[in-house]
Amino acid sequence: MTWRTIVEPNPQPASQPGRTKIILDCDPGHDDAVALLLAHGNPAIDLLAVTTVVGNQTLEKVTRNALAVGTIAGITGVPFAAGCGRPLVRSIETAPDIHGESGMDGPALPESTIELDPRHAVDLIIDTVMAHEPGTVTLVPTAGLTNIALAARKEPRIVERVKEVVLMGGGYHVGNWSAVAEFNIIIDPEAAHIVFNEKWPVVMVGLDLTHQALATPDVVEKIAAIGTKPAKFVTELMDFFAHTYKDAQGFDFPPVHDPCAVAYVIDPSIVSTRKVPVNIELQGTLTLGMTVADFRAPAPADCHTSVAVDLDHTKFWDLVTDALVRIGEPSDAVRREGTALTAGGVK
Ligand code: PIR
Ligand code: CA
Repeated sequence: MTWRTIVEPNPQPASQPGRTKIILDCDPGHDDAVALLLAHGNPAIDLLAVTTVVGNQTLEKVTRNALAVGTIAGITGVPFAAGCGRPLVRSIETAPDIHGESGMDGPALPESTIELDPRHAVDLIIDTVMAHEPGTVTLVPTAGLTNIALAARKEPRIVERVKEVVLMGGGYHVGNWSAVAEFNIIIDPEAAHIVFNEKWPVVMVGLDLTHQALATPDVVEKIAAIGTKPAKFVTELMDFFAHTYKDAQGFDFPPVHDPCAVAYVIDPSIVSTRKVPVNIELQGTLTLGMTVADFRAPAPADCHTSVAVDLDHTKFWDLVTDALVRIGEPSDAVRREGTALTAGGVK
């Protein structure tokens, strides 16, 4: 038998029935980049828009990074728009110790071939939700919640129309920016308070879950073996992320937070959840930005929040590698003896 490298391109028409429509609101960010690649490469996701918000770095930097990732992935026909450049109330806090000065240090970034949508992200979010059938659009925020909170305030009708908000943020047992608060929540706790208190379904994919999504060496090896440009880009991201996560937070392997929210949308069986009330601490001197989850049973009948608990590590990383295999153009593939790539994962 002759070994061949098979990488199928994945042309995706603008809108297909049966796929879950999402808006990704992000601050790339190493793990945001993987979330975007997963959303683009997975056939069950219809990526309607990508919006950016200040977070891991300034708005200008994270927007540039988002466009660069879109360019590497060959994303076309999806609007990208920049949103809020500072939180609602607090001053800007970024995370250069983890994500570097550019917000996505490590790989070389290409010049973007994607033109930024002229709309403000808040308007793009509103326009997109209002343009689709009620109950069909899922918001996937993987950054501070400034844009989402403002969108809910500017056009309150989106709250009823959105199917659910599946966000990376918070944690019911751990923090990463204080003892009890996670970065995406604490950088704009007032915005988080708005988002968690609107009556749309909120799934909190927090640190309890994402600290299970470690980019272990076997995972990185599998991604490297794909051999395409987007896959190589991810291995370079993971290499930088591993070093900063080791130095700044003492992790042996870096947790790749943001794609966990996308994975939940693709296949909820990968992430187990519990329905519990969650609210955001805005007063505490030690606990500002804590996502306070009430695990006392039974949850109230009108409880609209749930928290992610357990991750199926294997299924999660299979989804990511599968998406990367699909994104790769055949011409990108490094043809190697003994490596066969299929959309079912790396064999
Ligand atoms: C990750 C992030 C910020 C700070 C640290 N220490 C680690 C970013 C990630 O992009 C993710 O969305 C979330 N914020 C995890 O806290
Ligand atoms: Ca992020």
